Amino acid sequence: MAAKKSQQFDPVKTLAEIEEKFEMFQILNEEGEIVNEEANPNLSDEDLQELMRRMVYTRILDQRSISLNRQGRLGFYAPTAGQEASQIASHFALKKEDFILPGYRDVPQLIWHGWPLEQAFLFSRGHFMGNQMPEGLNVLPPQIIIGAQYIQATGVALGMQKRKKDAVAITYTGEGGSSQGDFYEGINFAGSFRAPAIFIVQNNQYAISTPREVQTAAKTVAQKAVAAGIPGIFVDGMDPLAVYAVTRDARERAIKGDGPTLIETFCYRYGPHTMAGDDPTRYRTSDIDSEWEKKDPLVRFRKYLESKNLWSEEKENEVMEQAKEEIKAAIKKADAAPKQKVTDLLGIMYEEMPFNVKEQMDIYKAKESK
Ligand SMILES: Cc1ncc(C[n+]2csc(CCOP(=O)(O)OP(=O)(O)O)c2C)c(N)n1
Repeated sequence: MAAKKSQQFDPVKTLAEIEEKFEMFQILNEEGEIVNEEANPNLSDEDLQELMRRMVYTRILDQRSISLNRQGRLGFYAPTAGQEASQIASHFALKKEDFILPGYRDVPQLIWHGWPLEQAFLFSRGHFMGNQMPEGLNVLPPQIIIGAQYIQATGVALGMQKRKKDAVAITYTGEGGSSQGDFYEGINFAGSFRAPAIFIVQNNQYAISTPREVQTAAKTVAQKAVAAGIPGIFVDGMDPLAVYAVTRDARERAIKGDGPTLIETFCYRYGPHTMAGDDPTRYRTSDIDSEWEKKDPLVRFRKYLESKNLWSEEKENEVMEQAKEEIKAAIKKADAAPKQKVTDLLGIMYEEMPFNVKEQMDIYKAKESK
């Protein structure tokens, strides 16, 4: 019997059909109204207030970090304003036992996981004490190599799986990072072994000056999950409730043994790429900035909480004052850290010092004692 003639496969149509499915997921619109009641995570009043508190605090931390950098009191700094929902609401869905593998812009998630502020400031200054994480804090220092943390996250997640821990590894990169080989290797390997990992791509529209449109031909970064055989979600990254809900669900799936998830948070960075001389006015207009400011996560969440009588100007001022006080105290503590020596750096690198490092150690010890 002759084989039934199959319908011809249309790859162009198939791609269009797949891309169409990745619609943006939203719960809270720009006006602060719930537009997807079914998906509302129904956080308690206390949780809603705490999420707002953390976002307001983080905006202040960003403003203070920028001015401390300008005063020469901080070193490396990558601004975070505009990305609060993406960063803080995804972190809000985590538990202490979860492990964070951050990129250089992800200082806020580490702070809310328990990284002391003064250590974040020391990290910014390139001081080794910044990277010495407190015992029991499940984080790595921010990664500078784009995408490298994706492979490491898979490794950490596999370790958790083997130890039968009820915890996940979560990692963050930008849409630029999703063009790196490490990104594909990480999500693919995690998918094959159903590793309990959450991969977040914060699509803030620019990789330094390279716009999203020239980063990839893919309509969304989220759809890249299809090739790895894992769920991918395209979420409004300026909507704290949506980001929280998808991260919470991804965590639940991972813990149940259903493997990793890729989440693309569609957002914007208001500031420059880093404080090392980037000038955003050379690659985007103030009109684009204003369009995104209308979507601001703090503005829409404030409106939502005010409509529920859960927030006020007074409350917000209190949080801002507290943030400023704590930042002031932390920078003072960072200033009091002993000056870094070469022997400090060499001494913390290995459990057992190799002979060549030992030789250098002796040379620097002699120099430093003069
Ligand atoms: C492997 C590697 N290549 C290049 C760089 C230089 N670099 C630093 S940041 C950056 C852009 C990254 O953009 P994106 O991933 O979108 O993250 P964003 O900075 O927007 O958060 C590049 C190319 C690097 N740090 N590492």
